[in-house]
Amino acid sequence: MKKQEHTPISRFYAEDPEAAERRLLGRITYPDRRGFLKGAGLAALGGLLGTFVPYHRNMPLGLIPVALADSDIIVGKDGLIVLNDRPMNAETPPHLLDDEVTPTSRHFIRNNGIPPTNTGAEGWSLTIDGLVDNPLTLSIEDLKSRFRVVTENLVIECGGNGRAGFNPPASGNQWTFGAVACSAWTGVRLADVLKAAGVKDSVIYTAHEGADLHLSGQAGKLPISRGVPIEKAMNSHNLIAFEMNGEPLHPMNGAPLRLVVPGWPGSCSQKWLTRIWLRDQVHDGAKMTGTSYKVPAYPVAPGSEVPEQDFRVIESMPVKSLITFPESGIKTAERSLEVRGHAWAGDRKVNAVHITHDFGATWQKAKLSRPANPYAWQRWRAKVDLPQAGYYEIWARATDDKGVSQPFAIDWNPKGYLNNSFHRIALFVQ
Ligand SMILES: Nc1nc2c(c(=O)[nH]1)N[C@H]1C(S)=C(S)[C@@H](COP(=O)(O)O)O[C@H]1N2
Ligand SMILES: [Mo]
Repeated sequence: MKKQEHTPISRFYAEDPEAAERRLLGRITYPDRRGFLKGAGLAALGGLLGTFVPYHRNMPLGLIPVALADSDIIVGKDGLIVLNDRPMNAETPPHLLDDEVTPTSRHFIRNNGIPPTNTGAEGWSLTIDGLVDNPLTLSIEDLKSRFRVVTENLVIECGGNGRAGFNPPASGNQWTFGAVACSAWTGVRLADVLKAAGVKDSVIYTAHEGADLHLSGQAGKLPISRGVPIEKAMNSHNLIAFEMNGEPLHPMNGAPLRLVVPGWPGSCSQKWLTRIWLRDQVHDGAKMTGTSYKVPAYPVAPGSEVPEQDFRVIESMPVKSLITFPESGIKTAERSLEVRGHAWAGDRKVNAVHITHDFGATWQKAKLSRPANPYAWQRWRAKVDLPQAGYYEIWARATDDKGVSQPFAIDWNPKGYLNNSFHRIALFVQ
């Protein structure tokens, strides 16, 4: 793999050595200069270097080990598979998504451009303008003091998650299963902020802007700027978020401020958010036009050419599930084992999850939990009894509250969106 151009470790240290060290090593004693690395921090350093550091007590705080200075490690991320490093795109293997609330270190990264270098909260401002009664310019402190602050577990899934399964292949990042996460997001409700600005009757769509740069580096050219119909924007579960999992946002996940518009393609959840502009037409920003985040309005045969005017903007994401335990491919001596995962369904709820261990001949109903809040994923678990040693597959199939299930086959479309076919794992019983 190519080296990252922005050498994140050194950059993070240069910007905020305390935060960098905390993310990398879990050392929280800075600026107390006697804060020796111990316990988890020492183990983290050892893990990164692959060995113990005998003279670790002599290492000044903020010292970047030369061996790591220009490595490919994404600070604060753990176990992600990098699909592309310019722009950075990295997904999480399903077995690392087993937690009910996805840790920040395991939240996938989908960047379309070059993230801003200054991601501090101080001085950040968000503008709400366009067709509003009172345009607003708000600091993050203003958001916190003027609006109710809430925390919700919300699923973000990239519209292209599962693209790797398409045949003929679709161009773009070859996501397998892990461009999805459900972290705990803290922020203010988008609807409250829009109401404070006063939405004019003529508004039909939002337009979102962020501080990242187009890959060309051209000033003023946005890598992505999407929007949603005003009815969706007013849903009370959309957040303007400044924390994930109780901490400031990770720089790759949009620090210091982002939208979280759960249930719709992740691209609606603008990172590094600087502006929300209300419009009386469908927004025509970057990745809103052409065939981006669109699918044909009717089923098409795999590989077919579809005229551009027959594409429709993707709205709610379809029902889907993941098997997060056990890890695919494990060998086990157990004949009776717990299988578990999560299920989610865009704007809908999941009503049932079924699993099969005999390639779909028989299905058993899993135990399904209610979501922590609307738009959180739902935990499911089942006990599977396997009759003898050998190779098995476990497949999972979720059904939403309108009776729609995940399909076995992929509903092919030219850009490779919305693959919600079954997740399958391999099991070798010894
Ligand atoms: N400013 C900005 N916002 C963005 C993007 C981006 O490239 N720039 N990518 C979008 C896409 S396509 C997705 S799937 C989600 C991914 O969020 P994450 O990187 O925090 O997982 O962010 C969205 N918001
Ligand atoms: Mo995405």
